[in-house]
Amino acid sequence: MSQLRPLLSRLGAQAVRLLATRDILERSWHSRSSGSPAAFPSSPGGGSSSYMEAMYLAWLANPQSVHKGSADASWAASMGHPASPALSRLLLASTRRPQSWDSFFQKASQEAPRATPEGRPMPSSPTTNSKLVEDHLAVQSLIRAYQIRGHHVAQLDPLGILDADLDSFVPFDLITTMDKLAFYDLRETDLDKEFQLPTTTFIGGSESTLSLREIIRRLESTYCQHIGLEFMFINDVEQCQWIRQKFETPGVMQFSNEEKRTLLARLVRSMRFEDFLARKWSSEKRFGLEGCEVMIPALKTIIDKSSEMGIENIILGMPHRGRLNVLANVIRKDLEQIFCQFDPKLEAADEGSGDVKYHLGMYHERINRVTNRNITLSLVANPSHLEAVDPVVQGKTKAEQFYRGDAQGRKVMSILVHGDAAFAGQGVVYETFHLSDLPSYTTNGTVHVVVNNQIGFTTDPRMARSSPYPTDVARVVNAPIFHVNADDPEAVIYVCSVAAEWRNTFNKDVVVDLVCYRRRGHNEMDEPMFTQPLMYKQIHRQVPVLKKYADKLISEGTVTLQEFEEEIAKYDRICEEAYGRSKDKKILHIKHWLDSPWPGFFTVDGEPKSMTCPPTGVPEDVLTHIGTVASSVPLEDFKIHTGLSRILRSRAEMAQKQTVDWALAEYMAFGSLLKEGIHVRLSGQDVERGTFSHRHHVLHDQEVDRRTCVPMNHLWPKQAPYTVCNSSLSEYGVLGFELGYAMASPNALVLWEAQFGDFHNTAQCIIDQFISTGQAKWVRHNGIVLLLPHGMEGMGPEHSSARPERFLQMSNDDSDTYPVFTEDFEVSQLYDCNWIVVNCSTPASYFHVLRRQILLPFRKPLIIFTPKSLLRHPEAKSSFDQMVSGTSFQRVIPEDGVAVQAPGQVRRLIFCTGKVYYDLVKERSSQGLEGQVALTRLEQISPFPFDLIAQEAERFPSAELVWCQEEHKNMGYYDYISPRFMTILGRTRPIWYVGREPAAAPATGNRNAHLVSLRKFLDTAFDLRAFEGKMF
Ligand SMILES: Cc1ncc(C[n+]2csc(CCOP(=O)(O)OP(=O)(O)O)c2C)c(N)n1
Ligand SMILES: [Mg+2]
Repeated sequence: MSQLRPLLSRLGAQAVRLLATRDILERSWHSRSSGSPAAFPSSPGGGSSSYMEAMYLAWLANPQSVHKGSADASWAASMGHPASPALSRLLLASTRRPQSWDSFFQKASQEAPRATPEGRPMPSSPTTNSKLVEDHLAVQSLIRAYQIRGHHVAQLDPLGILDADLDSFVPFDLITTMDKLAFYDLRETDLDKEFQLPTTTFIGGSESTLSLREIIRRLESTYCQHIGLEFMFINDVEQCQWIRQKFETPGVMQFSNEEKRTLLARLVRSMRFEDFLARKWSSEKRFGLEGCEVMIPALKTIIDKSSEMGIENIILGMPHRGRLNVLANVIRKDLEQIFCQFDPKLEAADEGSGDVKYHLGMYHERINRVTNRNITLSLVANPSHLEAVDPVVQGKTKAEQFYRGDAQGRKVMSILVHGDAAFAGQGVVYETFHLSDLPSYTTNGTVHVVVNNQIGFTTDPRMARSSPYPTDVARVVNAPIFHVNADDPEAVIYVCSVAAEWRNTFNKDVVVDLVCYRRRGHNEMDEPMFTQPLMYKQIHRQVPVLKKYADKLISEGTVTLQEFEEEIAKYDRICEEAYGRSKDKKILHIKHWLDSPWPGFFTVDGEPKSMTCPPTGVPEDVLTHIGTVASSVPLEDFKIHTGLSRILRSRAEMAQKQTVDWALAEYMAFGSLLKEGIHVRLSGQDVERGTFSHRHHVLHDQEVDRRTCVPMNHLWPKQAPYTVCNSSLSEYGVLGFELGYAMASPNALVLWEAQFGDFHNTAQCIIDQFISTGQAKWVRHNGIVLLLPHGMEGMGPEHSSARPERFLQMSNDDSDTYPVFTEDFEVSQLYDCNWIVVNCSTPASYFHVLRRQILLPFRKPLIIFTPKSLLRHPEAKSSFDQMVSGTSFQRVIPEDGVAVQAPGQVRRLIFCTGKVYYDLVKERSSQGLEGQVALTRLEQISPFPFDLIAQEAERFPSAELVWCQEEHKNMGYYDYISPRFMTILGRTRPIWYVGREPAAAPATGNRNAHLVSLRKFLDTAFDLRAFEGKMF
């Protein structure tokens, strides 16, 4: 033993050097590389080495240097090796199998009889042992190098001209040529030496030792062929081991003849579908899949495999490329329904403006032919805006999981398909990844498939991204990334099957990167040779994958040429017959393309069951009960903050006096809906407490870490669940998510609150492309509610305006048409609009509009500009009387004060909306003008309450009409209300503007300037001569 020490301390330095080199290499994951690895001819193993001894020596030098994993696998084999006497003593002393080398050697050392003082000399020389240990460590490093960096030299590009990682650098620790062995201090003569394999590799299969030559050959075939694996950045050892086992185990990628024939048949469908469209409509845009036909069998494999593991519902999101093919061959939309869309004379049967064929969604329940189980597939409709659908799909998936009680995602999952340029370039991809592991947003893993055709429109990836791969964004959530050459269908299928298994084993995201090419231009009309001449010369030479694979199967005897040709003819016939039928279709029913049907909510024709809305008030005892719970702590021994106790006490007092402030009104609205079985979900930044510290829907025990209580979930024994969740700091991702959540069912109130209304503009795409236009494009209703804190309160250019003008500009009610006031005008007007925009001035108003959202017989997005200072304004309170049964939302709150007693005396009628009302009331009172100036509030701005505004104007016939707003003239509501007033008034009376002057920024950054401008417009509002002699 004593003689071993000096040797090992010497050896230790070398071992440490090797290990250190390995660590440095691991950290340099992003080095870009490629190249063709040299071939290592396989030969039977040569000499044998004592791995056990080497491990022991290394352990003596540094216990950390031997791996911690189980030593069981190599134990039996090691026992056959000759060991030094010192080691033999240890081995004999050890009666049990080792759990890890470290614990094993520790135990063995304790149990071993001490060596005699004189000791017996080691049979092997220090130099031999040193080399032995060094070589084993080197081989371990080498294995690890392949696991980490093998993908850099994998042959991923079917064109053979590009580097998938954008770099031709070849990592110097991969043995692509013989001279690389020197990096590890190994020589060619070591190639036939046998090495014990560490537990961190599975290349040995049932063998625990392999020759170095075979080790390199197997590593190369796992990591450097048509599959490139990126996973070693994952922190979880079990997950790394799982992946290593799936890919390294010899013989894992073997397919039965049946599987090969299925794969071929799927490729036939994929390819012949595109061919068929190209033949029939050669000059039509369809964003064909040519060059990545393998995506169809890829998706089908993920679906089959997931179905096999119990998944019953899959929600898909994808962009333009290959979408028609997916509809036809994955979702199984009737072919004639797809083909008839190419007919320009096709008329739409549904209202709305419709959308292009490669944006429409679809929902289909069917039997999965491989597993014989039921499966529901839906493809979510999406706009052109790339990747915008990602969070929407996640939200819908989450909701479907929620309604099924599938908290673990065992029944419902999502698949997202991406383009390479969009995946790398669009920030919402990152925002969506960051939702993937948050408790209230996780969908328990998504399988991402990237159609990496190595181009985005006309832009080369070198100009489109700074990361080696387009998929690097997925690394932020430790998702494994499987790159695969799309011209190797079997490799693709294997990778997809592992990806599905990964998702269903670990409930985490995974990425399949299909490295492919784009046979044509960006669309079928585009000339790619303008910009990518050399790439396209190669593409023109490229043999289609179907031919390559068919040739392979024919040559190996799996199918005959005749069978292959029959398969093609069969599918071509299916297409031709469907084409024949499609010509009879004259009408397009967009309703047949719904991605989220709501069974039972509409009539069978998809119409609302009525055009009425019941009163939105609730019985007094319900309000009282909610008031009690909202001001209490339903859990025993739960210590809340003293400040919060005060808040709850004041809530209790309010409830006793039968009044509510904003927060309590919201409680009443949510609580009463929950009682009626309506699920409520409120999401956004800091919504649990409320940005303005007014809500407090989640109570935190001040003494027990992470002990919380949501009183809203303690209201009634059989109430629906309430979810309130602070979101990640994302607007685009989270609003998209909630929109998707709201898509799944009409029987839920889903609200997204912006921290301040200003910030909604980073989610503008969701607002423009989905919320404002969704129904018109996709006949899909959505009742999402946006709460947008808004108000000019001297807080500066931001934190002030939710930009009401933008929402109003996108409202589709006609400013110039005086509507017919039918009995159901109030509700039918809501039905006809694209969204509802309100600015409530009282808590009761807010309460009613939230409840109306659910009591309406259809769903419309609701935009609410919510208050900040009004949350605590002593006047901004409502009484139970305004909320009890029989009461309803008032679209307009008319003047009901002194002015009403003598309407003929009223000289000015000021219309306004929201918070400015309180400033106007105060000013009117301070000037004593109650009899001369009437104030009328618009609670609902859009659709415009033509009927009620007309009534108000008539009530005060001799009054001057004024629109007063606190926003600047080119903002706020003026541009929206002005032409509508003109329509009502027939241009006989003007509507004068009072408010802040036009400006570029929504608010001043100077508090004094803010107050001055407030003073100025209040003065004008009550200056009864302000408009004297002015023309309109
Ligand atoms: C947000 C957004 N910006 C720009 C476009 C215009 N556009 C449509 S497809 C495309 C290229 C997409 O490239 P990639 O993601 O690689 O998909 P591919 O077309 O190559 O399949 C671009 C820039 C768009 N649709 N959406
Ligand atoms: Mg692309």
